[in-house]
Amino acid sequence: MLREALVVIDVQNDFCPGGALAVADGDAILPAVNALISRFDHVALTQDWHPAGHSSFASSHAGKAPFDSVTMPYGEQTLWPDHCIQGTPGAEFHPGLVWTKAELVIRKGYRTAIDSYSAFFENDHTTPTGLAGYLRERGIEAVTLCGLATDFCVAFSALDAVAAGFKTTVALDACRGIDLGGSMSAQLEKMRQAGVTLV
Ligand code: VGL
Ligand code: ZN
Repeated sequence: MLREALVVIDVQNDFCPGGALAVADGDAILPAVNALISRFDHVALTQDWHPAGHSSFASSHAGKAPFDSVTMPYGEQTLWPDHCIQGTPGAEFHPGLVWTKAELVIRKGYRTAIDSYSAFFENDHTTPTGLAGYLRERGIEAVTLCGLATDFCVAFSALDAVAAGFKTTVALDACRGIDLGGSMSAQLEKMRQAGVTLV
């Protein structure tokens, strides 16, 4: 039997209704996410964890507004409202997330100059977070992903997981997306093409 892990992406206050970068209905996934957590033997969480003044914040770029984009040394970067600032309530896991069972929390986006959507790599697609090594060292061969947001952090994580050789599934009923300029359908198609199982 394949050894499997669940990776729960960014179920944090700022991505839920009332938060700084609220995903529509983000908190509606909690029952489905918690049901997955109870089913899996191995659970890891990610936590978007930015220093104040992070380069992915529109407020760090004169004349730019949230959801504009800029060219960074590592490529195109969408700009966001200030969100998930280290140590703030917005960066905490949603109070309805039953996270106590998690074996690992991967924090990402903690370096000012570079964003990190994926649980596996920063947005330069070369700096690893260490998650692939952790999973491999523990003998995990298959990962299921859920969380927020489907078309950003979940999709980037799923594409990196499948590229790293993990059998990869995304549990769509336990995800919600931002859908910026058609990003939802584009990312779903990209995941399908890459061999990610969408359920
Ligand atoms: C995310 C935008 C900025 C996400 C994180 O979790 O999908 N999106 N930071
Ligand atoms: Zn972020």
